[in-house]
Amino acid sequence: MNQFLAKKRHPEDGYELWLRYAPITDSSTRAAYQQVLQQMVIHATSPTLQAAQEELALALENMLGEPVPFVESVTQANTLVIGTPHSSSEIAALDLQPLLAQVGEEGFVITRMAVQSQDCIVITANTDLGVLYGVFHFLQHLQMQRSLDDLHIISAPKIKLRMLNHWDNLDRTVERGYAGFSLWDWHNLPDYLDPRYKDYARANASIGINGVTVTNVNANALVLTPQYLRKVAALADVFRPYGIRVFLTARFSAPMEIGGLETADPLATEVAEWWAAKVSEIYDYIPDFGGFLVKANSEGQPGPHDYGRSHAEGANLLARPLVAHGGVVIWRAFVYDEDVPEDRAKQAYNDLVPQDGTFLENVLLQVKNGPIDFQPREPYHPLFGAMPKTPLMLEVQVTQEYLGLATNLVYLAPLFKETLDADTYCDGPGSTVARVVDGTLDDNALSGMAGVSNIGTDRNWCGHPFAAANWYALGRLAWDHQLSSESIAEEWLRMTFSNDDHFVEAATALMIESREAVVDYMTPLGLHHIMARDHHYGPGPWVDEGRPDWTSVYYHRADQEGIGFDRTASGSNAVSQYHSPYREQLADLDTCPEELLLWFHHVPWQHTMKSGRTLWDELCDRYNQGVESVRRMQQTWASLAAYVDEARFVHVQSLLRIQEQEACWWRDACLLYFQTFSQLPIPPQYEQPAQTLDYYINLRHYYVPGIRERRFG
Ligand code: BDP
Repeated sequence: MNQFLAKKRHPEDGYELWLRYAPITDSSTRAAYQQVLQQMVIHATSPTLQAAQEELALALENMLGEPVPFVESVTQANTLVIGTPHSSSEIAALDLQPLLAQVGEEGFVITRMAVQSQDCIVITANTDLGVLYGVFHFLQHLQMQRSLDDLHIISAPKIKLRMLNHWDNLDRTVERGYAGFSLWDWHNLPDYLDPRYKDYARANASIGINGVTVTNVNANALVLTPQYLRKVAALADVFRPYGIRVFLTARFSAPMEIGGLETADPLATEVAEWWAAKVSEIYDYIPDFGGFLVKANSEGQPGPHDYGRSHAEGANLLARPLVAHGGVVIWRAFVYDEDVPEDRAKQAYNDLVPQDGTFLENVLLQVKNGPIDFQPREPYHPLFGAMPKTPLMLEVQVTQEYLGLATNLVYLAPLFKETLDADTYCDGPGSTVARVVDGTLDDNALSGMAGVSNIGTDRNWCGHPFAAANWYALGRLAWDHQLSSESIAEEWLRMTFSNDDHFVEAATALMIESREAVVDYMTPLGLHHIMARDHHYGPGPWVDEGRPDWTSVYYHRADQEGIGFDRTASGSNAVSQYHSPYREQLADLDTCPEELLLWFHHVPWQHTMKSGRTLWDELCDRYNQGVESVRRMQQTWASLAAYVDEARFVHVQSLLRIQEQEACWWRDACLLYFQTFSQLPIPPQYEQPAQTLDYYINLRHYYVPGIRERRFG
């Protein structure tokens, strides 16, 4: 091994994510880069520009094997010039206004051009944060070993608020978290700042994430007390140079729990005064505080309904005092009630659509991608396209609560894209969810996309070595929802594992296949919510006790005749919440896309599918295809051993083995259970179940990760 290679300090463990800055071993690429990157000019006049400088220094030394010197001004060709027209007189002297006019507050320009008559590369933006984003993008470009000839990149985010929602509790457990404990060391904050906070901020900034809620939507009011606000402020201080604003989850009953009031009624004067005082107190600690994320009147959380008030009245209560500070309220649309005798899939729409136009201007409504709950596949949420006067944020789940926890390799960009690309037809064809969310369809001033974080204290951050791809995909799609799942996978693979084209091609195919695989082995043909109770680990189509809308039988409705939830006019008529012509397409058994068939229809077991098979045989086929896909993924991975360091290779290989077992478990348990209704054989060409139905029903799993908070009192 030559000295250059020997410089790599420690074995790969995933900690560096996509910011590995691995040495460029291809000598011609390295030489080409060294030729063009001989020195750098950056006047680091702010913490954000200092962060950019620090990142460049770290990355270029690692990638090129020696530091690239920083100099005061451009004296020769092949200088990298970084800054805004304000921070750099050399950039101010260039005629960049036409380009900068296109990139807004956060976008950037990377271009090769003459500076002081010298051939240079310029990274510039209107703001320091734009420069930092440009630097990260440039380093991404280098990590992928792309050419610097004719470099000309102009980029600006399509969505304004690009967010991670942590469901982290103050006791450091993470609701639905599968990668260890919470990163936030509340006990030792604010005095001890774990170095991971900065690395977390770097990773987020590198993909354009600019907002984080640090606490669970099932909120604990304590986080709003001075004791905790001091700790939150310390995190905000670390994140600030990286352009990340902190948001807090607000418990609606906080005025009672920590404020000593008798009520939390949004129309009571003392409640409004309490929130106004609380908001100004928070801004004393955190001057750039982003605002509140609120889960209200959902799954037992307190909210305005407790006082006979509407969601808008609740949201506006918190939003009003935030206006003066530039803060927002993100009000969750995940609302449903077991006491409402209506299909759960319809409830949010029924409650919220009539309130369109009544929310204050600094309120965004955060809508999950589908109308139930982050299932492997759902139709898009009908609220998209139904509330033109309210900015709707898209919420996706990056953590894999319903997708095999952090054990299953499931690449989620195709799932996110499926929602973003869906046509709501609300304003004619082409009214995609993406255009609703980015605000262009209704000319909204605010726009946002959030992902429920999959990050924890695991050394590699997200548990599965491939799970960080989903964090990465969230940021990239929130920045530009036009990117393809393939290109995002490719970028991530090149930076995370290897730049070898053969590796990248095979691993991209594996990642893309993984999403349909999980749908097939868990919930094919539009099945949904048939997982085990509470911890949601593994199959549980037999779950029939307790709150009806938390059972499986509520959703699959299997009987001797057939299976599926009739959501047409003869059933709950949830199809009526979609616009024409999609509504009619869904309502008709013959035109309803098969991947959503059992979501919208109760279908006879003998119904003939497009393949010519009966529904029952098709179900058997899909479950088996899911298992076969995982086996193909295993084979692909096995063929890539030469391209991946041993530790990560073996880790993925082991987890794929577990995934294959779990896929078989889902298939066998679901088919055996549904067979009790269909009374039909599993066709002999398929593997027959390994165990009896009783065996699967009686399996018990203790201490599945993703537990809820321990509360005092
Ligand atoms: C469900 C989770 C639950 C969350 C809830 C939510 O099971 O833990 O609190 O979503 O989004 O999927 O509020």
